[in-house]
Amino acid sequence: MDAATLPQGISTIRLGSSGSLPGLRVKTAHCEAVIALQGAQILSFQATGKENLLWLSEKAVFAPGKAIRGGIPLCFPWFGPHPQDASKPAHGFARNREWQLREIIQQEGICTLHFRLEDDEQTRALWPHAFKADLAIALGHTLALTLTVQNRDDQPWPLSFAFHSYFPVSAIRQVQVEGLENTGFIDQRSAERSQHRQSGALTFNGETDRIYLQAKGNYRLRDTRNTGIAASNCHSAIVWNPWQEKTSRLHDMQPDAWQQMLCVECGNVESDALRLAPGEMQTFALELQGD
Ligand code: TA6
Repeated sequence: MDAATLPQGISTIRLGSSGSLPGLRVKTAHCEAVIALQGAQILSFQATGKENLLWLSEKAVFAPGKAIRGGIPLCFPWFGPHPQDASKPAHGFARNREWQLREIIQQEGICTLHFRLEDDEQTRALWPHAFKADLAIALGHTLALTLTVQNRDDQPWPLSFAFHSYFPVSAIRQVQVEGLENTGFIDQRSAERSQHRQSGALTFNGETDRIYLQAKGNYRLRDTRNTGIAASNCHSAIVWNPWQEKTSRLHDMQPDAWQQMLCVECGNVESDALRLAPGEMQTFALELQGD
């Protein structure tokens, strides 16, 4: 699709101080949103009369091939460091590549934008597999993402991924995450990646980097404004706050920004990771709603 064919309420914008990345601004009767074509990454979603559902770093970098700190980056086709080659980009390459905007459907007050990423020489140099990834972003009273992935290879391939959602919070020490009770998790902060089980709601009093496995898929971020998180076919939940010391080492975050953000990510990672057979298609969904 090109700018000339964009429906009413949708405009092309340039992102970053030097306008180095293309994006879209979407205004509907129910919400406003900003999406970067790089990564098909939604950066901002505000339902009419409500606060922004997503957090975006004030120091986010908008440069081709560089991860944007905030919104919902898609970690694909691997989560975290590459399993065999640490020189490859963390969290895969999908968030660093421009996706093709294929279609925009406006129906019953919901505007759905369809993006696609397929393998090419660049992706195959990083991950030697043929694939098609379609991401539908539905903007209405809620924000819904649907990722459909197909193995277009003649061999099975492994897949781990996550919707790496960044949420704004009033003050991280006041926040609770419900829905993870009694779920096992890996503590990524520990060198031995120790295993634990969540007792009660998750609260925050230090750096937190936890991978919950066989998680339920429905979570609530309790704060001055609550956020409902509903995921389907996503069996892992990753919860991350870098806290003060790690934030001081992140060039794309204000030093005190850790106090007002939290990542609750939904996907399939570690022992929840998948293996798609040739031709196999899998669909994963996430719906977010602010009170
Ligand atoms: O949120 C889980 C995590 O893997 C953390 O360990 C941290 O690295 C975070 O992702 C951010 O990763 P990024 O590559 O976007 O800086």
